[in-house]
Parts: sequence; C-alpha cells; structure tokens
Amino acid sequence: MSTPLESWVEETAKLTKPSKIVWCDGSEAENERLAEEMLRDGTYIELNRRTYQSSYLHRSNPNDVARTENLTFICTPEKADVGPTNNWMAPDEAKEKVRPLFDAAMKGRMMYVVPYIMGPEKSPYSKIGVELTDSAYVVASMRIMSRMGKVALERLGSSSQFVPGLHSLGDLDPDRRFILHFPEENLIWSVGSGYGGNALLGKKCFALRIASFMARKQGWMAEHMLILGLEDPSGKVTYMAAAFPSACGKTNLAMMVSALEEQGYRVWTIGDDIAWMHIASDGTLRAINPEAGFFGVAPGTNEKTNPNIMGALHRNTIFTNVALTASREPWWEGIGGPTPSGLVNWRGEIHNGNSGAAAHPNSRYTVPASQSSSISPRWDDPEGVPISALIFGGRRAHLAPLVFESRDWQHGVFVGATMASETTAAATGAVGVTRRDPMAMLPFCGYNMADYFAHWLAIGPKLKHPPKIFHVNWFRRAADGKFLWPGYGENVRVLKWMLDRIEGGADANETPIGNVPTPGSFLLDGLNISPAALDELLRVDPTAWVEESKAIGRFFDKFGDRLPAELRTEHKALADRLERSVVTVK
Ligand code: OXD
Ligand code: MN
Repeated sequence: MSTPLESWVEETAKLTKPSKIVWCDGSEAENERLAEEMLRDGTYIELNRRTYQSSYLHRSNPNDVARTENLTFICTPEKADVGPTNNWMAPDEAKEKVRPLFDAAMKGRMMYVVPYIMGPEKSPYSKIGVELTDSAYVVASMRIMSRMGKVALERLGSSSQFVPGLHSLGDLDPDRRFILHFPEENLIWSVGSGYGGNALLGKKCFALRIASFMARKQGWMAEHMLILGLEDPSGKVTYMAAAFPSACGKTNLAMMVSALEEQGYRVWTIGDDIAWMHIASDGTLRAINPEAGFFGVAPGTNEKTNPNIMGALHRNTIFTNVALTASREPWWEGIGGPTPSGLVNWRGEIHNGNSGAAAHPNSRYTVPASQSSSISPRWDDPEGVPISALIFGGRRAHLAPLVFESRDWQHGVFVGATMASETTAAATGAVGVTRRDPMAMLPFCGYNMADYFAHWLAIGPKLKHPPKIFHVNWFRRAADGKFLWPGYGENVRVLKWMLDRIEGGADANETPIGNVPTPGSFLLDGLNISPAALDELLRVDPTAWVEESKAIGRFFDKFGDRLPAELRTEHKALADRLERSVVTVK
C-alpha cells in the first residue's frame, strides 16, 4: 500500500512527466551533488572558494526577480472569503486553467521530492510540507530555509498530515505564471517562476498564506514578523515580535548589534521574517520561527547596517542576482567602499554604470540562520519564546512618529490594521507608493482580511498577559529630505523604551494616536541627535492625521459589513480625539 505522499508523487509524475524522480534526503552529499550539477549547467556560478566557501551565485531569468502579487491567487469556493485585498479564483476554475501548464512541464527534467519541516524538528507547533519541484536551486534553497529531507520524512511517516506544494519552472513566461493557494485543501500550486517567495513554497505560500488560514481555524497566529530577544543588564531576555512590510528592515532589526551593548543591552535573533504564535497553557503568547534560514535583501547590507549577517555570508550561502567582482566575490550597492572595477552585473554583463544598478534591488542572500553570531540560544526551542511586545511599523517619510504605544490590545489591533508603508522592490510594481499593509500581511493573508482582524481581536482576551503593542517608523525625513533617525544599531534605544514601558517605567505623552515617548524618556547617551530632530521625530501633527484618518476610513469601507465593529469604534475614537486636538491647537 502506498502512503498518501507516495500516491501524490505518483499522480503528479503522471501529469508532469519528469525523466526521473529524486527523493531528497537533505544530506551534505546530496547538496554537493546538486551543486556540481548546477555548476555544470550554469544554474550556479562558483564564488571565490577561499573567501566564500561552498557559496554560489545564481542569476534568475531577468523577468523573474521578485514576488508577483498580481499573479498570486487564493482559491476558495466563495469570492467573499478571500476579501477585497486578495486575488481570487474558484478552485475548479483555477485547476482547469493551470493544470495544462503542468502537463509534461517536467519533461526532460528531474522531479525532486522535497519533504520539509517548518519549525524546530521536535516542536509541537511545527508542521510538515512537501514540495515537488523541477528546480535544483529551489531544492538547495529549501535545504537552507527549512529542516529538509530525512528528518521531515521520518516525522511524517505514513501520515497524510502534510501541505503538498507543486512547483514547476514551466517556461518562465510571466503570462503563464501562477501562484495558487487552495487553503481548504492545504494545497499550493506554483508555475512559471523560480524566484523566492514564488518558488520556495515553505515560506510565503505555506508559512503565511496557508498557515494563516489554518491558524484562524485552530486558534493560533501565523504572522509576517521577526522575533528578537532584548537582553538587559541583569541578563534577563524579553522577547518581541515585529511586523514590517518586505524590505523595511526586519532582518537588520532582528540581527542588530546594539548601540547600547556597553550599557548591557544586547539583541538576540530568533527569526527575521515569520512568527508562528500560540497561546500556551500558561496564558503567554509563544512564538517559534518556522524557518531555518534567512532570505534577505542584499542591497544596503554592510558592516554598519548588519555586521552579523555580513559575517555569516562567507559560507554555505546562495546569492541571487547580486553583482560579481573580478575576484569572484558577491557585490551590491551599499555594501560599502567604492564600486570596484571589472564588475559583472546581475544580468551577467560588464557593469558600465549606464545600465542601472549592478545588483538587482531585490537581490538576495540565502543563508543558514545558525551562522549568524546573533542567533539566540533559544532560536530553535521547541516550546518557542514568550512574547512581551508586538511591534508594527512601516516606511513613512512623514506623519508617523518614531514610536508610539497603543492604549490596549484592541487599539493595538487597530494600529496594526491601519498601518501603511511606501512600497519596495520586494514585489513587482511601482516602488515608493504609500499603500496600506495591515500587519504587513497584505500580500500574505490567506483569507478575508476583515476576518483576520476579527481573529486578532479575539486572541488578546485569551491571553493572561497580552503583549503591549507598539508602532515604529525609522524612516521619517526632515524638510531637507534626510532621515531624522540614524536607525540600525541605534534602534535598540527604541526597544529599550518599549522594555521600560513593559516594566512600568519610562514616560509618555498621551496623544490622539497613542502614547508617544517624552524626549527625556529615551536613553540618548552617545547619540548625536539635536533636540529639534528628536522633537520632530516624536511630533504628532493632528491636521496631517485627520487626512490619514480619512484614508483609513476609505480603506475600511472596502470591507463593508464584514469589518469588525470594534475597528469602527476605534476609528471613530481616533477621529474624535483628532478633532478635539485640532480645535485645541487652533
Ligand atoms: C520576503 C518578502 O522575501 O517579504 O521576505 O518579500
Ligand atoms: Mn518577508
């Protein structure tokens, strides 16, 4: 008798017609064999063996360089169940349309069976997925990003409890590219892309879109959040999870080298992109990082912005779409130092400065999490870590202050539901446009966001000590266009303020949007910032917020009656507070 996995593999092979089926065990030997094959067929380009051991450069097809949100669908019988922020197709229609693209798609190629665990091997919160793919690059990437191979097969046994994900490169034509999710069947189909979140199905497709749907049914949370531990001078570590949209600094925050290290504050990394959070029997919110690696944006990463990751990238790393130096080392804009001569750009052409950036703005590194020296001793604790603060944030040149604290859980959910950010290169489309991105889940929520808000609202009261909820904005600019806040390692000062608030210290001023620090409540030793800049960073301009509140109203209207009444109440309360405040200012 075949197991459910064997039957699905067999059935898929009949459709995709690969020349061979390879069951991946995740071993070192298998990884080396795949690397040799990829070096031979040009999928991999070898890097300087002395300085970048067992590390490779991959160049994706130039039309396939970022997640394609417009080609990503949630397929449920009812359109209303995916809501106004997702693309929808009915499951039968989607399968009918996309199945032909899988027909014989793997002819002449291997079909790799990639079993993987999302989450620590022995955690009760972890889940199993299996990806069938015809891309060896995807296999090697999944080996870094998850617990892949034998370990997953052993945990699965003959059970049917796994999330099947079928992936084929297809012909890489964007007109025949689809990323489909069938949450009611726990099924993923992806065709026509070999890039990142489109192709590494454990990440966005499973750990966020499918998992968010599961989490709602099962009473837990799957969030687009980093997880960090802030150690204080006594050695006590407080854990925080933060949701920022793609390419807004989650990795840098999670791996920060603290500017307050001498004062005894240090940051430990648990995860940089996804948090699965459960209500534990002691009433705490416990988070695990379902991933095992970091798939980070390379441009802008350097010894100052993220020294920990820079130290981690010299072995076992796959670089995608970065530039290559004459000494065969990876290079990207913002890596530090002058642009070297003899650079080859991400397309494989000599870089002459006239053809745009040498590295693609969404070029990436894929590196095992355990290689970062900031990795927490508890990063793979099967029980997860207790979360004391949840942080929302966006990239806003104006309006949002450096940090504010919500009044309570319900207000915090409103703050998360209404957050907005300027778009980045992580997804295709215009960059720098302000869009509302609730909880940084706009591209990743596997069901109607109004129901997702209701799920969030329901979680708080079930927690004995609900985490405090904050909002941050590292990206506020002065009138001359310059950033007001230095960011990176200095962000620890904001984390410390949050810690003080959690512990009952640190002053704040009540404002219409929430509690904003008094300038004196920040530990500013060693930081060169003018009082005027600090005032501007913490300023809440009621008139500008009135406009924001109107935009929030328009956003909420999209959800009609499905929007939880509590959020309308919070919105009304904000509008009233703003009105009073504008009158007072006048
Ligand atoms: C990512 C993203 O790759 O959010 O993490 O786009
Ligand atoms: Mn992400």
